[in-house]
Amino acid sequence: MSDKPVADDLTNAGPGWGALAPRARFTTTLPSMSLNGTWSFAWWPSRVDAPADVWTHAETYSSWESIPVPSSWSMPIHGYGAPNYTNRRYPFPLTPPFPPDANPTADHLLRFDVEPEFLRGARLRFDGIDSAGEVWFNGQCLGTTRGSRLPSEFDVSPLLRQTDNVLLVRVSQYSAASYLEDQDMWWLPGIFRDVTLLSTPPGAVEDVFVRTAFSDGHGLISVDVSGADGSRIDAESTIAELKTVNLTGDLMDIGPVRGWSAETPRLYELTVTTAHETISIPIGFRTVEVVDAELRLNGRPIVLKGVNRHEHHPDFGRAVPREVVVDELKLMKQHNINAIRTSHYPPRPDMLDLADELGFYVIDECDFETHGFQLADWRANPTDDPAYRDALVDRMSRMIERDKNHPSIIMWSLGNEAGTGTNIEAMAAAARSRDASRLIHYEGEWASTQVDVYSRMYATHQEVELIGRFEEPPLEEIDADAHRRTLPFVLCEYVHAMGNGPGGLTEYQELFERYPRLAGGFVWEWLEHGIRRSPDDAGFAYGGDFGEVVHDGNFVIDGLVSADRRPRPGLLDFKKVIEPIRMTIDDSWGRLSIVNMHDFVDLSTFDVEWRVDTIDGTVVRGSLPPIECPPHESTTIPIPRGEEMHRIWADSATMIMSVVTRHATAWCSAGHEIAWAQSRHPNSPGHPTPAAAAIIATSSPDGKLRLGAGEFDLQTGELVLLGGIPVSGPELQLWRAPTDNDRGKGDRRRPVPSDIRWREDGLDRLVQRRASTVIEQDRIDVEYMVAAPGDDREIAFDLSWTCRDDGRLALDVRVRPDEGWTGTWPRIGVVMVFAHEFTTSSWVGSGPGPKYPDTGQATRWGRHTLSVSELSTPYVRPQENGSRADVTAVSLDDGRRSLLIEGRAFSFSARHWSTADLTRIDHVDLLAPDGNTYVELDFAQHGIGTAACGPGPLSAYDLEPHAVEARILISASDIGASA
Ligand code: IPT
Repeated sequence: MSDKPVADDLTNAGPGWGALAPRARFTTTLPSMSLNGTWSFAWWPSRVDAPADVWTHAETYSSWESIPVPSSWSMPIHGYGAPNYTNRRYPFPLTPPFPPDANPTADHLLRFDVEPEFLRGARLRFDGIDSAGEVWFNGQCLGTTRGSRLPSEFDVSPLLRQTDNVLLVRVSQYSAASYLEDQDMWWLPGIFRDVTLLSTPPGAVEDVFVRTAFSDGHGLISVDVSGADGSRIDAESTIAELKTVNLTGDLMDIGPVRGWSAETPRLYELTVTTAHETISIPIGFRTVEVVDAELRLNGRPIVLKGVNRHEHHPDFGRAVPREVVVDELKLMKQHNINAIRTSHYPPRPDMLDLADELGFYVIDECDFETHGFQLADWRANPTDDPAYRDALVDRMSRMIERDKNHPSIIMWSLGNEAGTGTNIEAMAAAARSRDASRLIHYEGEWASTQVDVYSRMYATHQEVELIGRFEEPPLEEIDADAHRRTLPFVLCEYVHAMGNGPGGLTEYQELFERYPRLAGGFVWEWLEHGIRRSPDDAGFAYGGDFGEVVHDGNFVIDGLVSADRRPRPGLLDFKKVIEPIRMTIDDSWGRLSIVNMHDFVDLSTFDVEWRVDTIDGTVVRGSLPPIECPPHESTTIPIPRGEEMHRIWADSATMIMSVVTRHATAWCSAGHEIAWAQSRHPNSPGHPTPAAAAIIATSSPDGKLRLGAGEFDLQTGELVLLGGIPVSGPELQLWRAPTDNDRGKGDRRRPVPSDIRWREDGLDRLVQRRASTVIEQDRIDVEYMVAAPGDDREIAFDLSWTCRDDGRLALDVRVRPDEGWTGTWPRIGVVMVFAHEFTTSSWVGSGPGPKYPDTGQATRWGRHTLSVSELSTPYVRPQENGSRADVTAVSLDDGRRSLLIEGRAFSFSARHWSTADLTRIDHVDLLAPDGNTYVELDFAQHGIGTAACGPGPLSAYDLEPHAVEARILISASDIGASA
């Protein structure tokens, strides 16, 4: 340690200096003291503005401002500078190791007193400083921190006094180390994780490394305790007294234990007792290995149903409150998620305690990404630059040392998107030599020479299938190819959950379940990184909203949950797709087939409940007797035909079987549903085809023509009123407000993004020409020709209106594109615009959530009711959303009047803004009701896919231009009158 002020050299590519050797984080009876709280704070937009003499500046602290620690200072809630978002491209020139001059810098200062017990020896621990910290304590510089998402500990023993200690941390946003931290996220400087003072008297335990394994029902353990003075060291677990410590690698059999898995997160307590302290560490017994190119845990093949998890909060940035983390991990478990990749840095340390307890398989990823160098063909990539080697190996070691005792971690990941280079090899070697019990992961090197799993991102279904069959194209290097063929395969990122989607989940999951080599994947990503500009912000900011010159827009808004952790429809779909129990109800509702896809638990702790919805809306419920079915096995059981079931059978519409938890767990209450199946009654009536029209149109004195609930213009034959409400349309609508996936990259099959092709075809600006109107006694026929300006391809669009004898207005729609139309269309449907705000919708069809051809797995068929506003999914950047599918009847009402639209399996959406607004407006909070209700009825929709990053819709979900004929029935009623 230096005793003179030393300026931090931000151009030094090495690791920080002055910190103590990295070690595990554990609970001890020695005291500790949180230094979180309100600190004095001084901020400058660039480092050169900060006073050079740090310690002299410290004396002026009483005139500074204040900030909470932990915090991300540039978040609007704190207001120092502003957040900036980039994906790959660095926000500063690619000139390593130089940070830019415009380098926001802040001094954080805390004065504190301590209890005398700390005076026998103490350390300061910083769990995370983004990105470069210079630590000063009682007049001396203790060192620097690098590796934003990694801890640094400093010895303060010689300097600590009982009262009036002064801790000052100068933090700069950028340094040479920033070149290693080019993750796709906001750049958010600050002391964003806990700061703690730990009592470490002489003889205190330095570190504990617990290795465990599981074999034939037995637990194996070794405990390596370092740093204690050795006078008395006992290690004991809740299973056995561990007579020997410092076993260093030699695993000792301690007899029968229960293994740890994500499904059975059984933890035991290990205690290490010395003359000075008792340390307790939760331990789990599990062995991770690769056998026959399969990923196995405790001897059984497992499938990772994972998400990529970033740490972000819409108000606090990277300083996420603990309760938010607890709730989000529970939310993951409640949605059948069993794995987390800590993209792309080690998580806050307590997240791993929760992962051990709740049960997640974790890929712990190093704080390392240099993706922006790809834009320069990887020239000067730090991954291959010896100047960065020590820093990178240091990062890897610090992650492993901190996290090595967590049973949840099954793989160490070297980082993300950092290309290839010798430093990758050095990191892998460091990991292997310290901990051979976990697998090594890195996606950036497709040849997989340094790793134990073949990992890729966004590979297409076809490619994944080839890999599943070991039929992937060989590598040129024979040895490397042979090695890679021994490895299991994971998609460390797939199905980019950005906006509406992701499509294609089901088909990926089918592959994972079909081919043993495929060990599953991790959805990109769990969470959207939206930022609230103020506490009452109704929307979320994304890249560019803070005036950034270089940014990547809304690419940071891509999650299964919103930034405030509200599930998007994709999360519900994912839950259904990865459900750990698959059930099928046979057509006569006599038998239930069950496949237990769990790897470790049988079905004895679950209940199976059934519910039958009858046509008249009655619900009848019951439950089945307990089911025996071991993991990976299947069974078929009779569905008892009780009296009740006999009684309702004929009137039944659907049956749903649900598997629910019998008991509350750490993450759910009793009765929580984990899997379900639905069957529609074989006799459930289809929709009646309207009989021939029987009612004669009557012309009124006001020049309108009445047919059922409709009034038509006498000249044009066009609908003007429906149920007394002014309406325009139906108009042909082929356009949809492009989803993030429509605007995506395109794919190999169709290299141009869908929305660009659709715009080139003019689908966003079709015009119609009324070609003919024929008004007869009992029908109105109007023919239109629809085309885009400047385009000679036409679509014939015919409407025929008749009226049934029950008073329902019948509309026959015919759409006939001419042969010039190729490619795909977003949808084929009609839109009607009512000059009226309907408030409620109630429908029979799939719901309650939206459904597109390749999404909506979570929906169930039946009767659903939602307010019109609830039909919209508030995606941060507005886009097509909220379409309800398989609908046979939908009613819209405002409490007084109601419109009923019936048909055969159409989709509908209803909104208070137009598709044009949905297309044009770029932030959801700017969408405003305009007094109308826009009702869209679709007879076909194009798939959603996941081309925002990855493949577009599978060809089965392409909507190619084709002719459509559809019939809908419309009736209006006055609810007020009938009530
Ligand atoms: C991939 C990144 O690893 C991830 O951080 C994120 O940026 C994601 O893309 C897109 O949201 S990299 C990409 C080249 C596939």
